[in-house]
Amino acid sequence: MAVTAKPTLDADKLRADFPIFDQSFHGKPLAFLDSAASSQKPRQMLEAMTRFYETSYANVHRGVYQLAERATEALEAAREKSCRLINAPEAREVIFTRNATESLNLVAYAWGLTNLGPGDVVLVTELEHHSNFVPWQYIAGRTGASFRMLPLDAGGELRLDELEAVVGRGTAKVVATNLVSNSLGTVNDVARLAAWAHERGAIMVCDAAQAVPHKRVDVLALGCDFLAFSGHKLCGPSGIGVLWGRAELLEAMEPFLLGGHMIKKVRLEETTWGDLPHKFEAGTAPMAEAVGLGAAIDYLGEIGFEAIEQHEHELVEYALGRFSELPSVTLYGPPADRRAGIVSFNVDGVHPHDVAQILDLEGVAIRAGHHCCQPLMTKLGVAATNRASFYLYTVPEEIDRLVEGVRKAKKLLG
Ligand code: C6P
Repeated sequence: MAVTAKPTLDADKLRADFPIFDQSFHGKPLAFLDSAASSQKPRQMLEAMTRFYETSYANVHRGVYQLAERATEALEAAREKSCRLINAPEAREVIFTRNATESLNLVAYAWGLTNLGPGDVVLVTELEHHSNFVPWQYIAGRTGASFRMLPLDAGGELRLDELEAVVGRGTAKVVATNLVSNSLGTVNDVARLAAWAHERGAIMVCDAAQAVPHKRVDVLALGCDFLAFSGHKLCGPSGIGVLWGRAELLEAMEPFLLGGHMIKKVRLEETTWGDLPHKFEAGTAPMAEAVGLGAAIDYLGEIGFEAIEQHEHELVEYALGRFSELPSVTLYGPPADRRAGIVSFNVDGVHPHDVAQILDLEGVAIRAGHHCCQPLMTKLGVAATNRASFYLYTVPEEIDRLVEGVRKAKKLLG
């Protein structure tokens, strides 16, 4: 029987690509365990952006001169890379936005305002980030549709067995879920939800902000209709996000933002919209940001998404094991085999912000708060948690420092 080796990466070596690690904080090397909020940046990506500004910068899709054509080619090359990254059928289905939040708002407004009404059900989950919750709640309210939430079980996983009961006699029109939860790391069965949604004639909207940076994501295999992510969480710059949507849906939709570039003809009587993707890209594009995103995709692609996922899996297994040594720590979320590289926890008797502050003094950066998931916090019965999140540059010694810092916080404040 052939034995296939697990893909691997050398995090210690990769760290040399990230200038941020050249500094210390409070006299200690930086243990950056907050990549779910935003990732650090490799030199290769930063250099690609600088090179673009120095050699190829002009406004895109407007000038006929050589420099403007070069800039346009660079932007469109980044679109092609984003398209291949998620196995999208066509590059014109890839819309550049500011971030995942804007991508999700685009769908909620531009699809929802026209297609939702009384009797329809918009179904989100108890695990959603506010960016895939609040826009749907708002648009449901505006259109008279009913807004409902698929509950979680005690382990932080979606109760798929409750789908029928939650929708009841309403007509499911939208199912919106994340692929990976930013708070608990839960990996959701989006393919199953998409199949369920399509059987009922609903669209499937996938928030992949915490998935695309960490694992191979394939929109066709997921069977979703829309998928959103941000550049800044995948080693790219801030200020750029992606929305992928099926061409026939995007074509039938009204625009979201109006103005320059997104039009075909403007007359006093009427304005007509440009073709995809331009219809949804009003104003000057995030050009250098797109180039940075493209370079980040190349960088991660060379390391390999399978290797990144495997590395984070090993880290999360290690972290859950180490935390189980601490009786004063409550861990949230599913077991390691069904979660990404995210660990949410609380320390008995110590406020999450105090834990995070003690850890900061140790050079360990984590996030404390509700993680833009207040419905989930309500479910967990807490106002906030601590969250450590990992990436390709995370090493096990940083998890050791995290655990030691938590011990110290408990001793000082617990
Ligand atoms: N989560 C976190 O610390 P933006 O801010 O638009 O790039 O991404 C929004 C977003 C949407 N969905 C999920 C699942 C997310 O995790 C995020 C961003 C950060 O968890 C900031 S709140």
